[in-house]
Amino acid sequence: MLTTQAQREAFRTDGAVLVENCLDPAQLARCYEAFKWNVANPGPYHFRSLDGTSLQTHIDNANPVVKDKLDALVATLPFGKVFQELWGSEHVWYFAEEVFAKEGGRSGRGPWHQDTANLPWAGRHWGNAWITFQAIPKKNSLEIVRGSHLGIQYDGASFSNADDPTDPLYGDGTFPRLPHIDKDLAADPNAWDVLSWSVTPGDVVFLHPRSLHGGAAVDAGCPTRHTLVLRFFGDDATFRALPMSNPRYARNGPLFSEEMAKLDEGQAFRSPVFRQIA
Ligand SMILES: O=C(O)CCC(=O)C(=O)O
Repeated sequence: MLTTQAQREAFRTDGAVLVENCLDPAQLARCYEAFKWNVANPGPYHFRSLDGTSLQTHIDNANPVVKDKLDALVATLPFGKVFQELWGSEHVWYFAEEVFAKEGGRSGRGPWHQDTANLPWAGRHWGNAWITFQAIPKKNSLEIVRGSHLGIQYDGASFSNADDPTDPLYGDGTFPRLPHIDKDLAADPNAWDVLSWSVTPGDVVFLHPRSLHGGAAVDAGCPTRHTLVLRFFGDDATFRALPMSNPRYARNGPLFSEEMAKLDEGQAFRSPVFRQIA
């Protein structure tokens, strides 16, 4: 086994777990190569709405130009086996990558969000492998509200309003608006049960993407964070249509939308476009 019983239980109940030394130096180097290429060659889903604000972060998603290379890379990494264990799924498919680059020690915390507000995903078997290439102290790391993958599905964060991280993606009443977690925590550090870990290169944080999560700020002591997120799904993954009120996300979400248009509500999340890795 690549994971312990305690790690499997933590993933299922908390929605996130740290696996130390998950990637060896050669695997990590291939991931960093992919990250650097991706940042140097932004794709059509490069997200720029926070550019020029205090939250400026390079965020890009599912770059189609590099899809074949990343599909091949993922097959050389241990994530098929890790997710089989964490989920208890027989099969594992690779969805796509997302990159986050915070540089210059000035980027504030990324808005708290659930990926399932932006993408048409439901079911237990979803997972993000959060791979960071610098040593990151706990206070600058990824933060997750423990157990929130089993709780309320909130509206998304628009990621377009640096002054209000709860600014909604839809705002049409389908989902409740995001709570202002940072404000709540400033008033009472115990208001939310937040999980995070210091990481060293080779460690991977696995999180269920329905968890409320967000990247903490970088600062003078930790000025740079380069993160490659690889996203996966397994047997219990279904298509769940998104609200129609935001044209960019309507029903199918912005990624692989032609493939998503072929799926019915509640249907198993399967498409030949996603490479099976286990
Ligand atoms: O690394 C970050 O800042 C955010 C990560 C994230 O949103 C994700 O892994 O889905």
